[in-house]
Amino acid sequence: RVKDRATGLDKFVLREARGSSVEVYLYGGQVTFWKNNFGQQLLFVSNKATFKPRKAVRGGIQICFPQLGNHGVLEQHGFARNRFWSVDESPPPFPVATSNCHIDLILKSSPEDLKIWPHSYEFRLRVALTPRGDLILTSRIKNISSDSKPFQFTFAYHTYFSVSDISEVRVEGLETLDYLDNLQSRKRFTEQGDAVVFESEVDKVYLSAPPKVVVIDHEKKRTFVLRKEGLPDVVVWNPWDKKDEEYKSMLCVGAAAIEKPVTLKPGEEWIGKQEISAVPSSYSSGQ
Ligand code: TA6
Repeated sequence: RVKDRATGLDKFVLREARGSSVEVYLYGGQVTFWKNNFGQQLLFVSNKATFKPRKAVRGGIQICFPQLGNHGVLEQHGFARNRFWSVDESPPPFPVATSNCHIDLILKSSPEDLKIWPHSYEFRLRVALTPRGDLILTSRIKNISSDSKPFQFTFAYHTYFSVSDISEVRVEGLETLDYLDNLQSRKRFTEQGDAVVFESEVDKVYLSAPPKVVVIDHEKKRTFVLRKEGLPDVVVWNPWDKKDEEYKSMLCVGAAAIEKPVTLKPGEEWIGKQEISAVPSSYSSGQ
């Protein structure tokens, strides 16, 4: 655990023997830095990102809970990304495989948040780094209400990948799927292309996507492989903001549960996992 000199906020740094590393802030439970075994930062963080609680940090991997976007009564993308998480010293055993190099964080319903979202929950987040430098995020959300009421939430790992030039990037694995287009009042369409490419603003939620999606960055000769469990949908976003050149070097692609909110009865726990790796682009998406 270290205090970041520039931001003054507490963060954890995980390092694997072969050189990969990850930085995760208690603020937002947000991963802001991920370097693989070849020593490159693989996530995008905006030059203008402010690390000033309660503003969201623009970049890295934002935990969007209990609401994605502004479709609901809460602030944009829910409050989890704007809260201080704690270290979870003794998490219950993990039912899914992760890695020995990890940190466990927890966020619980606070009296203040119960006023805006009246549901008692425990949200456990494990951030894990594998020996070959893959990054695994596992979320476990439990309804700990003492009454008999279920609650519902939507969720996303809003993941900002660092890319060389958005015009040279394609996303494979989403072709032929239905999607909701946030730029067209969330209307439903079917993807027609053989890959998703970027020529203007894109803000879509692909529905019931397969467990693996790849982001191919031709110029950097790098492919991100995203694997997901428990999260049916995939968010794809690039703002294509002409006033600000930053959009060229970022692409958000993240595992999510949006179309059908998750329902949890008291005592029930939900698990959602996203694993990302970065491999040289000779890699074929069939592997
Ligand atoms: O997932 C895409 C999206 O919901 C967009 O509509 C866009 O607003 C983006 O997330 C970023 O939101 P933020 O609140 O972090 O600026």
